[in-house]
Formats: sequence, C-alpha cells, structure tokens
Amino acid sequence: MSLSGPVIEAQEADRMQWWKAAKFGLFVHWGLYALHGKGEWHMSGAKIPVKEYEKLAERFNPVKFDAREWVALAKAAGMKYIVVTAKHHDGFAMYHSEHDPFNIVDATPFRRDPLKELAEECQREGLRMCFYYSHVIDWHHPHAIHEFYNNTWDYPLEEKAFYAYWNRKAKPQVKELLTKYGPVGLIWFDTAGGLSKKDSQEMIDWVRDHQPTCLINSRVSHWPQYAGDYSSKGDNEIPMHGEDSRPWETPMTLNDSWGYQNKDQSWKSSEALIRKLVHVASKGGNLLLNVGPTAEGDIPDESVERLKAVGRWTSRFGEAIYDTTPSPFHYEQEWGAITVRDTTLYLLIHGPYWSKGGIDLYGLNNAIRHAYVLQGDEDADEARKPLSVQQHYHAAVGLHQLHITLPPSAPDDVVSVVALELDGKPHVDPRWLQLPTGDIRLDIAHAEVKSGGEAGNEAGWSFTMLEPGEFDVVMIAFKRFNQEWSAHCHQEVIATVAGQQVSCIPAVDKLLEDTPTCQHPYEEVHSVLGRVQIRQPGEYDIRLQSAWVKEKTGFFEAWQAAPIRLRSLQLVKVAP
Ligand code: FHN
Repeated sequence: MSLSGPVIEAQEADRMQWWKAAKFGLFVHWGLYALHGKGEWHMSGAKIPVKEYEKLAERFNPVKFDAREWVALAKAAGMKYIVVTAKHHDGFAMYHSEHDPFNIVDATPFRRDPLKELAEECQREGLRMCFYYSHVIDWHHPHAIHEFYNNTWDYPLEEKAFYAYWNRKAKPQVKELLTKYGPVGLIWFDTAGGLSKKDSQEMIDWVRDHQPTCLINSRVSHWPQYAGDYSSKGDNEIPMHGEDSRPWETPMTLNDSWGYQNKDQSWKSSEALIRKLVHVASKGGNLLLNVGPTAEGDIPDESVERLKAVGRWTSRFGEAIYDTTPSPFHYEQEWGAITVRDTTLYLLIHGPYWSKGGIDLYGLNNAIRHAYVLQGDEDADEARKPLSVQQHYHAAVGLHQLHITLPPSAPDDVVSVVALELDGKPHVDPRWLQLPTGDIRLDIAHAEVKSGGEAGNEAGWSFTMLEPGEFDVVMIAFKRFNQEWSAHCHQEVIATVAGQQVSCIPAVDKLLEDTPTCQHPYEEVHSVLGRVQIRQPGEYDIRLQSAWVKEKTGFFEAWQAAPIRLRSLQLVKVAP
C-alpha cells in the first residue's frame, strides 16, 4: 500500500510531537580527545597520525563516569533529551561497535559501554536518548571523504574510496545505534559537506527503516529536500523570529568549546543561559546545551553549577517554556519575550524591567480574562492573584494598547513570568508597530526583498508610527568574532523613509558580545546610518539598500554561516 501526502504528514507530525514539547536538551561531546583537553578538532588541527591517536585509547579510563549522575543532572536542569557523541570526527565509537574495534569497549581499559548505561538510565528516568553521529567526517577511516576536512596526513585523498567507508562503517554503525539501544529519540548527524543527494536520502531511509519514529536533524544533508525532520541552526546561532519555516534547534556551548578544553574558561553566566532559553522558546525553537566531560568521565563543575541554576528556574517557570508555541508577535519586546499555550500568553520579563512598575504591550487584540504573576511556588499567597491591566484603543491608528501594573517585587531576579489568560487564541495586530519605548524594530527575515542596483538589493517594510519625533536609523548585523568589520564593509548602505535618505559606509558604533540572542562566535554590531524626522502618526514605508541584503535562498551548511549577517533595521527614538 502506498502512503499518500496527508498520511505521511500526519506521521511526521506524530514523531515530532515529543521533541516540539521538549524545548530543552543536553548535548554531550565526549571522546578520547578529552585526554588532550584541546577540544574535539585537535586530531585534525595537530595532524596527529592515526597510529599515535589510537594510543590515546589505551589511556582512556573514565572511571568517574556515572550514567545516573549525568541523567540526574540533565533532569535537574529541566532537559528532556540527551544527545551524546556516539562517534565524532575522530572516528572513535563511544559504544561497543561490532564494525570497528576502535571503540570504547574493545580498545580501552574501561571496557564498559557508556551509551548502553545512559540509554537504560534515560529509559528509567523518562528522558529521550539520542545519538550524535559524524557520518561524513571520519579521520580514523582511510576512506571517509568530506568536502574539506579529511585526514590527508595519513591517507592520500586520491586513494580514498568513499563507499568502503559508507557501507562498511557509517551505515552499519548507525544501524547498531538504532537496533541495540532501545528507542532512540533522534540521530544528530553533522557536517554533511560533499554528501550526494542519493547518499543523503539513503541515510534517511536507513534510519526510517530501522526506527521509523527516530528523528533526523537537517545536518544529515546539504540538500534542502533531504534535510531530515528539523533544522539545526548554526552553532550558537539564535535565528530571527519566523526566519525558519521548519521546526529548529540551536546547539549551544556553555563556554566556547564543545569537547573538553581545560583552558577555555569563557563561561556563559546562568542568567544569560536562562535568557537564551527563554528567547529560543519564544521564537519556537529548542535549545540543545552542551557539556564536554573530562577524560575521567565527570562533567566540569562550572557546567554542573550552571545547569543546576537553569534547573532552579525551569522547575519554577517551566509552565511558560515546555509545550509552548512561539510568540504571535514577529518582533522582540525590549522587556523580554513571549510564549503561548492555547489561550494563555506568557510574558517573560527580564529582571531590570520589572522594577519599572509596569510593562506595555501594543497590538494584542484580545480581551484579557485574568492576568497574574507565576510565583514559581504553588503555595505562595499571591498565587494567581489578579493583576491590574488597562486596555486602551488608539482610534487614530486603530491600535489596542495594554498596560500591566506589576507588584513591587519580582518572583525572580533574572526572568519572571506574567500569564495573560485571553478570551480566545491570541489575535495580534500583524503590522510592524512602534514599540512602547518609541522604537521600531524591523527584522530582515520579514522584509520584502527586491533585487537592486549598484548599492545592492533592497529590503522593504511598512510600519505604523504612533508617536512621531526624531529617530536614529540603526542597522543591526551579527558578525563572526574573528572577522574584521572593515574587511567586509566598504560599501555604502542607504535607508529611505518619509522622503528622507540617510547613507554611509556603516561603522561599528556599538559592539555587543552577549545579548539574549547573540553570543560567541557572533557579535552584535550596531551601525548608525543617520537621523530622520517623522512628523505625523500613520503608516510609512522604509527601504534599506545594501550588498548584504540577500535574496531568500534557504539552505546552506549553517555552521559555516556568512561572516556578517544582517539582522534588522531599527528606528531608535532620540530623547527630546
Ligand atoms: O565540527 C563539529 C563540532 O566539532 C561540533 O560537533 C559541532 C556541534 O554542532 N558541529 C560541528 C561544527 O558545526
């Protein structure tokens, strides 16, 4: 019997359900490379010969590894799935593989199968066990071929025969993972550069044949039509709202490394991590947060502390994260983020904004039945006590405005939550509205893009101005940290609004290294293009012409994202 379109769609929706509700998972990069403490790319970076690298296995004895501790930590953080490196680019299997003796049971004094122990513990504790598998890069196997990253120091490229690797190692090992470890939540493939459409499809079919409900991430392939069940964003990349039409996930490091790096002490704070989780959920994504255990098998203290701190927050306010859908607003609110469950809107308010006594939200067309603060403690006296809300209709521009008065103290210093129970599903004004701060934020993901002339393509939006005045026109871009701005940015950018034109070669007027959506390896660059006056309330068009405005092409290997990516154009109100 052949399955028709709607039947296939229903099956896809079904297998995605747990993952969409989960929102938060643990990524684990663990392997022989932990012995060097220089990250999982060290073999390639130092061109370590296979014979020498193999010797690491004789010393790998992670006696402190305890599956119960790892799973308990993930659970305490509020994570619902664990993705562990079954085989990374070094080709070493962290489980008992019959297809290659270069594995943790046969090649190390440890002789245990940690993935089996983790899978069993996950089953007991109700988490989904998932495996990372580097299906194209394999520096240990003489015949693995990637587009760029091959072991050519041991094996000349011209002597490689890809299918000897693909058929005798990659596919058989993936089958082992799918047949010997119980139900597998997903296989997280990585770095598919050079894999053909046919081989991409073959790997997808292979997974489906062995476990039809197992999810597959987009990095299984470079070809959009063979890109699995959901989109893996670039490493540490949080997209713009609505940028991806597919379900997506951001893989994120706790410091700047995946595998254990003893010198990397560039830890994100617990507060920053909570805000990132909130912003990812608000845009409809999942956050996959990484730890890099040591060669002894324990998770570094700095990681444990952070995951526990995030867990203290999720255990109180998880109602606003798990099983929610994205904010119905296509722009970010300056005070925080929004998630939705059915007819409830959750406003996740960053600590400093609480102290202002109240917050405003424009463009929510529903009536509010009940507004209350989530105390994060069911016994609290104030639980679900109604908040005072004022709703006002601005007739001149046809806009609903909402003001919520907040109690003096916030339940949480980092992010507190106000729940708004609405009279129905959220119904939001679709226009780009001036925010209560007076600013206007226009995301490039939602612009109408036209191919342009010499200055580049043109991005256009229409927005609604409520309170006119003087505005700085600011361009926001994400730049990779190791890129010189001036090397990429030597062309004029032109913005046109309300009959005025501003133009310049954008400079780095402000550089932010850590915001709720921007972190290493990206930096957020603000460039002031000029100043404009808008004298009347009403509807306006704005256009941005720049070589960086790209036609929407869709797919590229996200971890190698462009050195500079345009994010938004903002009108920032100048204080009178
Ligand atoms: O090369 C890998 C890297 O080591 C790490 O596993 C990350 C995780 O997303 N993926 C690749 C680079 O994007």
